[in-house]
Amino acid sequence: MGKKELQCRQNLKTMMIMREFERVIKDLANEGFVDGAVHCYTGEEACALGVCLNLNDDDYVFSTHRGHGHAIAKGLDLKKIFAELMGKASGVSNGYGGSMHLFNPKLGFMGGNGIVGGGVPVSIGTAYASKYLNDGKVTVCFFSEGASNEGWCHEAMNMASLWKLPIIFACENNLFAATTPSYKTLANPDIYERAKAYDMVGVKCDGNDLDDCIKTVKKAVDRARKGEGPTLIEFKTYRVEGHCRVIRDLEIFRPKDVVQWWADHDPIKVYSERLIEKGIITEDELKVIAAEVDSEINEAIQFGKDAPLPDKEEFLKKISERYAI
Ligand SMILES: Cc1ncc(C[n+]2csc(CCOP(=O)(O)OP(=O)(O)O)c2C)c(N)n1
Repeated sequence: MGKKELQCRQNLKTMMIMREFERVIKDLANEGFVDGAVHCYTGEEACALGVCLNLNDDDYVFSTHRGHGHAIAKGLDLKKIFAELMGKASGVSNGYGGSMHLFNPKLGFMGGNGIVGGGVPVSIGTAYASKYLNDGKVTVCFFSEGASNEGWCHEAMNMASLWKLPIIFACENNLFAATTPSYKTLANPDIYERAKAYDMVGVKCDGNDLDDCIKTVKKAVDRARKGEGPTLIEFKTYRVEGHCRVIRDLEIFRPKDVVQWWADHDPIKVYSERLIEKGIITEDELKVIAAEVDSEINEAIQFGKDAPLPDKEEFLKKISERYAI
């Protein structure tokens, strides 16, 4: 296998790891190993990977409440992500954060956010710093179509465009915000068209097609690195799962033919079929990849289960130091 083919195989495997992560996390929650709200990224894998494949380790990514896939794509340690969701000291946020607060600033992963759209105004901070320091880094801020209607998203995009900041606003339009379908909240279903109002480049891409995501993001990253300013990319995708573990909204506004259309356009299905068609992998190789994914996931789960809980005294000390109480 040549370098390019190996990269394709790895891309498929990474998306399969993201998918399997979400599948097992539900079991772990039901078994009592994971607590709190967990928002699954199932079906949106190509967006995160398409973005992160274009980034360097020290480029910045701001995530959302639905951020497991973003963290995996940015290269955070799978074992430590599982440990974090299990509230363990070996977790990426020392077990203090949980599902919505995965962090690793050393890898440019600036964290998830429980406040919908909350990462958007914050993200122009690192983009401004990069411009000020002329360090060549790019910031990507993920958010979804529900968040796109928050006032501070507009303020941030306007400012980013005015200051020509090296940032990409990555809107994963998965057509639902909790129980509300997007046709009830978006005056114009094409969010990327809003870019015009900020005098910014706005583009859409097929968020379920990894190759389209890679190609679209590459152009935006190149523009940002050349100092040509921000881009708003709208990834057209679909939230396959319910909003989160505690809100069961799948029965609402889900016509069967629409669900079927998106299932036929599942990002892993689309990409694996393409690789098979091009002769890059075979059906047998696909089974080998699935077995590798299984084994890596099981090893990471075990790591999380075996990891220690945070020390209570140390936790209280850190909190009191930080907030001086
Ligand atoms: C400021 C704010 N408003 C409301 C909520 C409650 N809430 C959590 S997730 C969510 C839906 C967000 O929808 P969207 O931005 O489309 O992201 P998705 O869940 O579809 O990925 C809402 C309303 C919140 N956490 N923060």
